[in-house]
Amino acid sequence: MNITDLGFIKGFIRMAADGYNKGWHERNGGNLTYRLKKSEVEEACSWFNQNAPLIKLDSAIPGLGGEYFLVTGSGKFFRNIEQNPNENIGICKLDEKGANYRVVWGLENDAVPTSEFPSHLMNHAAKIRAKGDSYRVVYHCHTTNIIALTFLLPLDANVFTRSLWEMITECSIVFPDGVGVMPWVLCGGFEIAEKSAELMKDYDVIIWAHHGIFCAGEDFDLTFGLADTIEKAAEILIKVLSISPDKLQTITTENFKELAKAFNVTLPEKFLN
Ligand code: 2HA
Ligand code: ZN
Repeated sequence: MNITDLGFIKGFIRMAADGYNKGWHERNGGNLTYRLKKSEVEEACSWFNQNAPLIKLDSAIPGLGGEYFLVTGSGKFFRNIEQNPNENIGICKLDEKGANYRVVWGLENDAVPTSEFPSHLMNHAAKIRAKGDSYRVVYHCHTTNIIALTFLLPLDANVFTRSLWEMITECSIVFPDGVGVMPWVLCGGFEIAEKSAELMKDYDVIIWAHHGIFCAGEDFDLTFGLADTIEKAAEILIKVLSISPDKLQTITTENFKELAKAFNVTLPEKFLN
């Protein structure tokens, strides 16, 4: 038995491979983090080095003290994760203040967590504040058609949400809260982390203009499924727009209200005008 045979690590590696195979992780594009459950820490801890050096975070993330995260490495390629997990992913433990961390497993040969680690941590914390303990996955990917749309549509949550909802009947049920949209912001820094965390209070998905998707979910299936659904809707929209800017018919506001009632979801009023 190896640590990489544990269910949560296998799930993480499978999601990374699926994202790569979708074409969302060219070169070192994208990053993924998973907040371990207590039971997963217990099953994995015999492989941990609790004496690894402490590394300081740029700013402390209160609310995450003592948490363990499985993370992709900075500069690492999703393409290589399945073949060589030990060098491309790792588990980090935050100290009690949420101000420092240790790499307790993986990221071998001096690798470090993803450049978006501060973004991921701030967004895990935002989700815990908004939804409690259930959200565990934060995922960033370079989805082709969503990125293309950020050159064509106004960078507005209302426009993106309605345009994507209209592309597949199930969309409004899969992401009833809609999608947040951010203008172009420098990647890897505090600003993108902070702006994303602000939007994460209301949305599970944020579109980073000319960059990709940043999303959160309760497990690997739901988070990958969310990115997959949104990117598929974007692909259909790109096909529609490529043929004609004018739709002959679409899913209407009345239809969305019917869907909400039938599937027992609440669709925010701001997206139903
Ligand atoms: O990890 O995609 O946004 C590389 C990136 C940064
Ligand atoms: Zn990126």
